[in-house]
Amino acid sequence: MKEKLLTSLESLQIELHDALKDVESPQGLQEARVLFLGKKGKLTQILKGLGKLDAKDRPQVGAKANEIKENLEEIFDAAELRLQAQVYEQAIAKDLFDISLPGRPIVQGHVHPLTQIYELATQTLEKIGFQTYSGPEIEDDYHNFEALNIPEDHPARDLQDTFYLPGLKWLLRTHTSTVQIHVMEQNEAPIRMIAPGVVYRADSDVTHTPMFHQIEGLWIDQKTTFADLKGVLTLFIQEIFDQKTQVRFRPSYFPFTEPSAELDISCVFCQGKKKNCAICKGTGWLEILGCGMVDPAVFKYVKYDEEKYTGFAFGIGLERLAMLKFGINDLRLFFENDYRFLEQF
Ligand code: 2NM
Repeated sequence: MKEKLLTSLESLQIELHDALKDVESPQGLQEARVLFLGKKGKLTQILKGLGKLDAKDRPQVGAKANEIKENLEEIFDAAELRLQAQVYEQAIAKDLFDISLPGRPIVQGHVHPLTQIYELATQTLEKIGFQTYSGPEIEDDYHNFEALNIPEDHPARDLQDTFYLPGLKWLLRTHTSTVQIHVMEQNEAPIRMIAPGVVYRADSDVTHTPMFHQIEGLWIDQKTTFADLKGVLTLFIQEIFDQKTQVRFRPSYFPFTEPSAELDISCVFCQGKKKNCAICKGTGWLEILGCGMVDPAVFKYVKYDEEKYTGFAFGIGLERLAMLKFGINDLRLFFENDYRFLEQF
């Protein structure tokens, strides 16, 4: 009895192969499925014999039945794929599909223009030898102001410009120079670092958002000079914009650098050729970043030997850099996340 059941289970597979040879339509396949696996199908018929078996033989025959059932299902699935392919081939042969139509485009996302500039600027500076660091967005007065030689009565400390947390002990950093202070506190010179990241100022109009992005850089070594500053920043600008971009350094003032300068670049839109250029206002120059030689007062705060070391530092706004690089005319576009804007980059 047991042997007979096992043999008829085995032969089901061969029977199915034979039966499927002549099946050429999905309907035929469905009929075969009912015939073999249906409620009153061949497999069920065989399994009816299971009840008459000795109890000790039932597990073995049951296991075999499950194995065969799975095999049959696999055979059906393979046959279905084969038939489906045939259906398509026939449709193509009868010209039911126009295979010359272009495919449907895959909708791809875009890297945000600010992220693109962030990556381009950090990668360019890393090639020059700077290491990227990050730090907290919530800082204390010491790291944001005092250690940067920004005096108690400096306008930048004003409650109106800085977001203070309740209690006035903590604040949202107004620049990423705070990260330079942390790095100098924890590392000896020489230092070549950049700190890209988000900063906050209580300022909101057409050209200012309360949250924006910066990269600040710092290079400290023995005998580092203003010539090094000019060389590094000129290289950086010409990598970001164009090798032909001209630069000029204008004297300026920052509490944390002496001397300080603004770096202007030749107008990326008119190259100084248009008297009525809306971007450079006919001056031929665009203000792009602030820089200078680190003030020895800053070295005192971080306990660097100001007789032994000199260094330069710089700060760039990434929104402005992206606007000039991509020709974007409205700062607010960066933060509205309108897909019609984003998909242009
Ligand atoms: C700027 C302009 C000039 C600057 C200075 C420092 C530090 F920490 F070394 F003192 N970090 N960044 C700096 C110097 C930033 O932004 C317009």
